[in-house]
Amino acid sequence: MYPPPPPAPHRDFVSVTLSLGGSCDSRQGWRRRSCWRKWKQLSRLQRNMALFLLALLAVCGFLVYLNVAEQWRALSSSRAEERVRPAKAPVLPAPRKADAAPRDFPERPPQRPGKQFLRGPPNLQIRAPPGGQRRESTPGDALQGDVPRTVISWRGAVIEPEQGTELPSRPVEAPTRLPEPGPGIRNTAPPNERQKGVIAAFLHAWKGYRRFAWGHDELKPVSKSFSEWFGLGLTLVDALDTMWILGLKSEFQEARNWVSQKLHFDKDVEVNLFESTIRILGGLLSAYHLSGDSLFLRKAEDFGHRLLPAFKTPSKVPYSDVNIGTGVARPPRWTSDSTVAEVTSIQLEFRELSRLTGIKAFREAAEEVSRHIHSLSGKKDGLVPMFINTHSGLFTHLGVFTLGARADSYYEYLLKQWIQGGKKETQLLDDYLRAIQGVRTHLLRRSEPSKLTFVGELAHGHFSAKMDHLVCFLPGTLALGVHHGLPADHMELALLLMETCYQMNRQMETGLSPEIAHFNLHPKPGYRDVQVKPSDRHNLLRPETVESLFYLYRLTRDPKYQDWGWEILQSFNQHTRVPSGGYSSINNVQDVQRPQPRDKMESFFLGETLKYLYLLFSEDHGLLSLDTHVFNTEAHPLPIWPSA
Ligand code: DMJ
Repeated sequence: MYPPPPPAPHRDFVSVTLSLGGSCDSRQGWRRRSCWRKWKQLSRLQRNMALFLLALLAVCGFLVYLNVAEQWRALSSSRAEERVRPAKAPVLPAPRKADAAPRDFPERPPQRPGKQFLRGPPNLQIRAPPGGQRRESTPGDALQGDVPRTVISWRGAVIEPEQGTELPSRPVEAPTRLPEPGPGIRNTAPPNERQKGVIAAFLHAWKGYRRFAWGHDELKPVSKSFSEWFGLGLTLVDALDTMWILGLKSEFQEARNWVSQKLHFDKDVEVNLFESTIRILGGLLSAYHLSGDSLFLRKAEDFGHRLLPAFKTPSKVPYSDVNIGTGVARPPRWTSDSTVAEVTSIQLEFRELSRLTGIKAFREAAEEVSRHIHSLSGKKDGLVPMFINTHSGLFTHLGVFTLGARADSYYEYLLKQWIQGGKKETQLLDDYLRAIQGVRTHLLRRSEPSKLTFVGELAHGHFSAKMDHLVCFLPGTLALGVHHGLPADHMELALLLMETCYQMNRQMETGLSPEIAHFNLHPKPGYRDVQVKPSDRHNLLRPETVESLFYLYRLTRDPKYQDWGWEILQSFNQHTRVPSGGYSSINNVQDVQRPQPRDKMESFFLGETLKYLYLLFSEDHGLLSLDTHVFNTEAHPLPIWPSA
């Protein structure tokens, strides 16, 4: 007789061995049986832990994949072929009457705000603390000047203004002189019904900004909060001239007081040279011209000095980012390249600042870049690549050509600088004309079934039927060129492209364009001209379509352009308006039930989109006449220089 087996010893530890080779190696069958036997020998706790670890690994892997995929999309401009989703019928209902009531977002939107897609390095985006509505500072505070002055660095840390920020040295060459401001705008007829609709939209947007984001960069209308990009009151500065043009005097005055008392540039913050030039420098210069208030010019001059260190590179092609407190400039973290559109779309502003202040350095720095790029090889019939290296001064990523992101305003500023300077700088005109011919030769196609003319992209000889909404600046720019004496066939192209841009809006269920459209090149049953990939179906409240509608109406007086603009304004009201104040960019222009607000109102919605709509509906073609003004790429009007 043997004694009964002893009870299994109690284990007071857990051991999990995950072996990927070793004992379970060579022969398949044996390995499977052996692994299974080992698994059965584990206690329940051990098995649960092993399963838990595997599940954790899977979740981590999935999250890493999502992150990498998103970054790749942002960096590569979504060039990889994805499955496209055709725009579906029915498209928009018939245009509504002028008095149709806007339909708000519900007070509490049924879905969570969509994921934020950040511009630039993620830590540039400073967020309001959690907790919804935030009492940070209000217009009243600004007027009373009773809030202790703290500043926020781009890293999000609150710092004292005195803290070690050596100011960029100020050149001593010319004392600031304050010339007479430009012609401004005449007092015109009271706003018509559609212009009143724009004013109502502006006031609604401003209400949200004033209540929840006053003095901060951007309103987050759904969460009733704000986000910081540069910490310089971006929306407020971008909107100054719009308020002046719309006749919103008390709002303008309140904002002007904030600029006077709260807008200080002696801060340890990094700004993007291009974005801050077109929005802040452009906004201040325009506010100065319209109001004649020298405060804005003084601020512009101070800001301009703080941007100049960006140009101190081996090639004189500026870095993308500059710290306006320390004067330290640098390229983006991931490259030493700058974007071609960015380095070539700051000239209108720097040239004007130079003219107003008498300080040559502003103009010289900006024009040096223009001259350099004019003589650079790597173009294709006037079309430029998207990147340029700040050390070598050479184009990089050769062979890729687009009129969209990263190249767009290069073309716009060729024409507009030529106009600004009195049409004397023929080098700019030559480059512009050559580029438009390059567009015709390489990038123009017609879609099926409606034969819409669109501007695609070229990558190493391969044509892609992809057009960013950003490209919709082009019909307006072409028309502007014709107004200033360029060939009539540019207007023919402008009219065709304008129709296409309108259809990019109209063929979407919300009536709002996606960020990127793909055009159908081959007749296919059931396919529309405009197709949208899931990753491209957001709308950021961008201005380009209504910008071009403004030019086309001014120069043709065809009322259909006003009607199209009115439709778009109503679509913004129906699908992006947040009841408590503000408008939000949305994630899905193809879903009227769930447009998915992104909880962000971009500053250009007030600086550009609503301004161009207001001007589009004006019958006074002397209001900011195209013979006396040129709009920068952020819609800030600057004077055409009086001829010498
Ligand atoms: C604006 O900042 C400017 O219009 C720029 O040229 C392009 N991007 C936005 C608007 O879409």
